[in-house]
Amino acid sequence: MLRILCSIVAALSLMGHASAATLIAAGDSWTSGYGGNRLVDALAAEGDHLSHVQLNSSGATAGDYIDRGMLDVAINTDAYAVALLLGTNDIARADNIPTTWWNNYTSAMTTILDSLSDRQVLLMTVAPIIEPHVDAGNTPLVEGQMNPWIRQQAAIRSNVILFDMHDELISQPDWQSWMGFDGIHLWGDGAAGYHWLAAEVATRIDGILPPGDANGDGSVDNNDFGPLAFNLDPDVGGKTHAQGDLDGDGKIGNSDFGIMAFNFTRAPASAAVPEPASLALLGLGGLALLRRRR
Ligand SMILES: [Ca+2]
Ligand SMILES: [Ca+2]
Repeated sequence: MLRILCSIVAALSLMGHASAATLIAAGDSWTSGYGGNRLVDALAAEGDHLSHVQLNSSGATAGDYIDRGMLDVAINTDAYAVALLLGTNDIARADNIPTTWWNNYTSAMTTILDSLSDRQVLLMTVAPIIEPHVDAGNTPLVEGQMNPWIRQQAAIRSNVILFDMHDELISQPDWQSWMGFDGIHLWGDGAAGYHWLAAEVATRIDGILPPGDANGDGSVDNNDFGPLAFNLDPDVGGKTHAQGDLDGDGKIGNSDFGIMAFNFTRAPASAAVPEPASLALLGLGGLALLRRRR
């Protein structure tokens, strides 16, 4: 019975288009060339639904984001939730960021944030730079102007949630071993830093999605129930949010089913009425699960 139900729901879920959460990496090598790509790889290992829009290649300046048309990519993403890495750490080696560069940076990033005002945004501060890679006379843990500005943007925008990655990172016991030999990237110690970052980002993105939204498209429907039904097994751990572990205990059972059933067809922007056929399927799924547990 459960197997048949899962087949039906899996077929239904293929019929819909799901817009997953998107990571937009806007910056130099840290965010695009290394941080973005490595973070996306690590997030894939975590099982989170996250596509990747890379706004820049290594070495370009902040103003290039707009000049090269990369901003259009950010604006045109149809993702419900967006994680933004606005780093560009190389410039922060200096005590004072050059005024022209800073103006370009804040202008480009403001435009990006404005364009995402109708999405849920997870905004991250940038990682520290460690000795001896900071310029002479600078402090060992450089924050410069960038992180205060990012924190302020999160504070004044109601759709933006801050992930203070800088402060969270330096509160980890082994964080310095996670830093690469260049003092910027988190590729040290088997890329442990990127894997830590991926788990943190995945958890936070899950937290800003509507309850029950397993695939991260902003609504709770058959596209979410399909994976949950397919992976349903209260005795097997290691399951991800995208697979249907909605309460975060690592397993997929009655609690997750309840969260999905309670929020089914709820979308933040509309007052959708549950489809009778879909509710009937949910009811059967719950019945099957109850029988399985006996
Ligand atoms: Ca969904
Ligand atoms: Ca669970």
